[in-house]
Amino acid sequence: MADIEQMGAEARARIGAAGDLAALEALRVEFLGKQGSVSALLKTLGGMTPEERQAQGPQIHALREAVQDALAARKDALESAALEAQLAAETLDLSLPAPHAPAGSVHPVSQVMDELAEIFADLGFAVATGPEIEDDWYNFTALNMPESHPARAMHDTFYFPQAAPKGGRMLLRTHPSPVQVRTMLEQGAPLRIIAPGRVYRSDSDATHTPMFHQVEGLVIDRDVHLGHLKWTLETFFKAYFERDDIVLRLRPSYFPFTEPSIEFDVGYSRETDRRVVGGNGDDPGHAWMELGGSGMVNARVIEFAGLDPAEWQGFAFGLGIDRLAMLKYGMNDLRAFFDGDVRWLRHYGFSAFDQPTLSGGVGAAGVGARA
Ligand code: 2NL
Repeated sequence: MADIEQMGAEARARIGAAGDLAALEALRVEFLGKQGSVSALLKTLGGMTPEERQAQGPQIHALREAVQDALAARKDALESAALEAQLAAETLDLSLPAPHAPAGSVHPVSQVMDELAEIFADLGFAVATGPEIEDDWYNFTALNMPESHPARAMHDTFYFPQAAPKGGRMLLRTHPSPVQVRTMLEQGAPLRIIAPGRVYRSDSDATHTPMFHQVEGLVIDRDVHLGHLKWTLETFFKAYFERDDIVLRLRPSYFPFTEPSIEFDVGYSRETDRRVVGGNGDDPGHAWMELGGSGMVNARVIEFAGLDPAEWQGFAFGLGIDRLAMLKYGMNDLRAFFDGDVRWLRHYGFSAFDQPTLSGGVGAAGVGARA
């Protein structure tokens, strides 16, 4: 009797003094394990007479329960102490400055593409994308340039040696127009889209790189006319260059995919050493700069795109994005765009926080807030 009580007192004392979970586990094994001292006492019950068992059974069972309770209580205490210690050690000072991290920058071409998307979104245009590896049907035939057309040769096309699945030739797209054709075929009319992205031509010198960037716009609707085209181009350039004195000059031209076709120039002046767009190019100190081409979509192209030209008309335009970026942000060498020189990127790149918005200004990011 007294032995059992003493055993219980001793066990509780040792359990209460266990310093960590490993020590506690060792004690559990010592008392309650297969060879444990309390387990051994429990086994003696089997060899007792009913009277002995009646007298000692409750005490032995009470001992086992007391040891179990003490182990559980100590485990709780040790675990909550460990959590308290962890919480005290892992404080986070939210007022500390952010650590210096090496930061990349947004390439001017990406920034200008974001600006384009923002400006045209406000005019109701969605952004369309498509494959850079095309077949010659989408890149040429559907744009009214059949096999024998001289414009095909003028495009300096990169061809793949493999034939296209449908039999034509595979190539790297020479302009974003195949995206417009695919979108017309997939979505039908009416349609307002811009298609910005990479295009490829086998041409390389100080002003040409084999990969460069263009954006094309396309509007298909009923009763669309040249007035809509002119307004759209003027509204775009005023928003892009952030000045109201942009003067456009429209000149007759030729593209197989538009009829009539129009090239457009913007007036600019030489203020000190910098080209600044704005003003009438015919005025003293001014000149015209060619920026792109446009026109009413050729009825043959509307047909190739699965639409009825008696019902639907449209206008389209194309612009060089790299050229637009150079004009706005003052770079003079196109080749630097594709060198990946981190010093150039640090200088001309943008912070990821400089999101062009119409309310905040599509170009404000570029002047004061470079990365
Ligand atoms: C330029 C001239 C142009 C188009 C692109 C186009 C697309 C379709 C139908 C008709 Cl699907 N036209 N695109 C039209 C006129 C000119 O680009 O100088 N680009 C840099």
